[in-house]
Amino acid sequence: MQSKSNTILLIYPTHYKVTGLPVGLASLASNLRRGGFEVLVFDTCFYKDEVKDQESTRASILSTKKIKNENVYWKPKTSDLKEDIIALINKSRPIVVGITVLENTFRLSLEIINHIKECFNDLIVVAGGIFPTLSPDMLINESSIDIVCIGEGEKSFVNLCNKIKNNEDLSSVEGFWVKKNGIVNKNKSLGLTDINKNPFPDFSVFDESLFYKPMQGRLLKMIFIEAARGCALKCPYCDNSKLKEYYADNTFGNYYRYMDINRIIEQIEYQVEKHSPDFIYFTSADFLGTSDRKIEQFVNKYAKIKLPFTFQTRLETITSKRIKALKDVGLFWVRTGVEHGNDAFRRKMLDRKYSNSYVIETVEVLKENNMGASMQNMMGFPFENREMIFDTINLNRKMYQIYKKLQFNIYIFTPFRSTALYGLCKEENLLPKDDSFVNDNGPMDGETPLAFPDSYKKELKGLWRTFNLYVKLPEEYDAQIRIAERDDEEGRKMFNYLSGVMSDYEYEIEFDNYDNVESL
Ligand code: B12
Ligand code: SF4
Repeated sequence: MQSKSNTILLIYPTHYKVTGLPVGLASLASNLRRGGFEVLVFDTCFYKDEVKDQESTRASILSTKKIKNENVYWKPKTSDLKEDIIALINKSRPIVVGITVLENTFRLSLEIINHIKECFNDLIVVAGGIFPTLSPDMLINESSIDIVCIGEGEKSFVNLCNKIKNNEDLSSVEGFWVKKNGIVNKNKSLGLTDINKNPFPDFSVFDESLFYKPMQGRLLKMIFIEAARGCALKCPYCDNSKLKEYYADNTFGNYYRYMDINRIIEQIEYQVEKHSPDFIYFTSADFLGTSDRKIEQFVNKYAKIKLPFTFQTRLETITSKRIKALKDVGLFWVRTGVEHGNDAFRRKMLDRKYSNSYVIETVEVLKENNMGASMQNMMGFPFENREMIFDTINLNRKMYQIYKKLQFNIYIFTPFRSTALYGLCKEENLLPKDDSFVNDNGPMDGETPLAFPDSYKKELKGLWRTFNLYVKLPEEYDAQIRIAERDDEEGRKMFNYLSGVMSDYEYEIEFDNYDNVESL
């Protein structure tokens, strides 16, 4: 039997300037390398595409500051994406191309692999990730995809690559749907990875520029650390809930797993030694979703790391005791979801059970501890109206009146295909019944994909654009902000004027306590 090359090419498709290190691909890379393979990564992050980059969009709606040091660390490409990928394949001759696909990068992924298949028809293409796991039918029906990875791929992908290398039959490899001569073999998933035994993600396969992410207007060199996979809740608008269901239904147990604290610390020490980051970014969706005892253990052990960090967590998990202890060892910024400002709507539609008064109490906790935070909100739901959007504006406004060290993120709701709210949107004729909708652009550009009347779509976009003006300026400006909602000459002029006024009401985030951080 003839032995083939040893190289696996992984593709990380991401829209322009969406940086950050994907733990999933990095974890595949470390497992593949341990299995004796060479790993190359091609990322698309600095090729300009038709989607406006999200940091400029956020800055243009006054959600974040413009990045000051962008040109130092981010290097936009001048070459052609398709030519570059073909040149790389010609040079490295991989035995397989593995691409990670999210719903919002599905079209971009197809563009790349369609082109690869046009040039290298025999090269095997494997698609994996959240989107292929939850919508495998859709992916396997694409002519340029040969194999779809179902679920977590650490064990299964190494196994598959070994079989490819040895020219073995692939049709019954566990963890994959395999297409051959138009017939699809639907093998079962291999289940969940033991995150306490998995080798640490290998980030050295990624370009240095992907390590740099913005934090309060500055790019910092960040390292991405996994503390947990999944989340305890099952919100009807989130793919985490679907993944949880998927693994439970297939008797693999609980998708939500929190890593041992010792393992988290070892992981950080390993990555810090290797990459010398300025900042730690925890990737878990709900960092504080564990016991006080575990958080205390984390605090005690993290103290020696001495690097600032940030995490995403559910609002319900934030307590003063936790924030105080974490701040003492470097917690710099918290990110959390408020989601909506109407109690009844939030409970019924989003299945989130806390009240507005609880949100306010949490803001008091952040203030007590002088802890900065991003508060994430959504608008543009079915059965919502202008008045209810104003409930969200008013709740955020109240938060800002209490405490200024907050950032307010606003997203237009766009349903992911596997979620319960996607089904509801279809039922309500707000999305095509034939399932042709793909949540491609992410909730970043203020456009709703739902079939609302055009006038309401326009109104939504105006409210999205002026959300931060409403939140941060005193109510006496409301009439002027209403003018700024309009996307015409007078509206835009008013928007620019009010943006200037707003800066007088803003809090300047300080980085003084972090002298040890080089790029600050
Ligand atoms: C950390 C995180 C990020 C990080 C890192 C992103 C990344 N690609 O890993 C950052 C901050 C950069 C990010 C950005 C975004 N994110 Co995000 N993110 C997450 C989060 C919270 C954890 C991801 C993670 O680390 N999982 C753990 C790893 C180990 O799992 P994994 O990535 O799925 O990989 C495993 C398997 O899927 C499989 N696999 C993956 N790829 C491949 C490829 C092959 C060939 C094979 C064989 C197997 C395989 O094996 C891996 C190892 O087991 C998830 C929630 C979640 N549950 O996933 C949301 C999530 C993935 N993000 C989401 C979104 C929408 C975004 C953004 C669009 C947000 C935005 N507007 O900026 C961007 C898009 C990024 C991009 N590529 O364009 C959505 C995606 C929904 C969907 N159906 O597509 C999720 C699911 C959250 C949600 N709302 O439901 N995100
Ligand atoms: S709490 Fe957040 S991560 Fe967890 S299911 Fe809900 S939206 Fe998803």
